[in-house]
Amino acid sequence: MLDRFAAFLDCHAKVLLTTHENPDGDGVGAAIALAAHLRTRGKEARIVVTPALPENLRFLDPEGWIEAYAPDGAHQDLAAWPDAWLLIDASEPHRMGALFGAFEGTRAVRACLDHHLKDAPKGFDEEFTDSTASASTELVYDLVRPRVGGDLPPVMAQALYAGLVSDTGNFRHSNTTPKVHHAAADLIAQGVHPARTFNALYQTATPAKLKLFGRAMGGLQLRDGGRFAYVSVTRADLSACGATHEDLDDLVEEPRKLKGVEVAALFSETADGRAKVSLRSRERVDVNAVCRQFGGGGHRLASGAKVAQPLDAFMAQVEAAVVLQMARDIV
Ligand SMILES: [Mn+2]
Repeated sequence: MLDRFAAFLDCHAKVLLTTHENPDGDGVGAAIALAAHLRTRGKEARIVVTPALPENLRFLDPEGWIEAYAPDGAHQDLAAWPDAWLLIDASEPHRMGALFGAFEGTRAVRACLDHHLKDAPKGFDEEFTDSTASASTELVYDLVRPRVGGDLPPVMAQALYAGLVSDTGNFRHSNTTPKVHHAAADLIAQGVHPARTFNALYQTATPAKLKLFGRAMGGLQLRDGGRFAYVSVTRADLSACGATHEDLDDLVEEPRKLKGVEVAALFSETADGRAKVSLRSRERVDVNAVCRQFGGGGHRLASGAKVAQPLDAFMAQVEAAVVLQMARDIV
């Protein structure tokens, strides 16, 4: 797959790199590392994200390469710019959010690079997917490492390491493989600082975020004898705490800490009033199967879905589906 991906990159001079909306450390890290690689090979590479680069990922972009999508401003003609448009860390075009319209209108070759579990991607001319990879940054690492003689440029090494940290939960989740540790060791040997990376990525809470966590945990719910635990956050909760949707990041990890929990959920209202769920499974329950019933997906142990429904009704449906899935998967 990577040889095919390398050949694909070789064919194009102007490559637009995008990731799913609300970009995470893996998508951003993979985009920056790939942009650095393409630029050293004499190609033009741009990275456009939507809605913006999260505050805690700014340290990955010291040169200011990342552009926040401005459809009515700088990016009116974005669709006309690239020869190739690559979606990173997702394999469904609609996950690009606001960028989707421009993606549909482009005459560039459209491709995706992803490690999520999916049916065959639709809506792309080329697809590069490997669900055995722990992270999109692992795929980019595998691409660039043998092709760069000597040490990687510091920006690239830092971006790759941060992506591996992001998607493995700092090397704690079930996708933490020997291969990921080898890659991380190589990047540390090249000068990446693990503690600085961890601090920059994670130790960035605001008082508003911690207040929101407290408010959400105050409403902790347990079902099915404590095997399913969830919290929920409405837009009113966010404004009561002065918090933003970015502050919901990692909240789902809190109910997952409970002894005896098999599945943890965070329910929330999106900015446009839809209902969203993030599901995390400890080990046995396939939460990807649950999220697919609601048009979402992700990984077997970490998945999500969004629907145009009131939050309460959605919570009841997801709860029923989780309980059924637990009955199936826990024997
Ligand atoms: Mn990823």
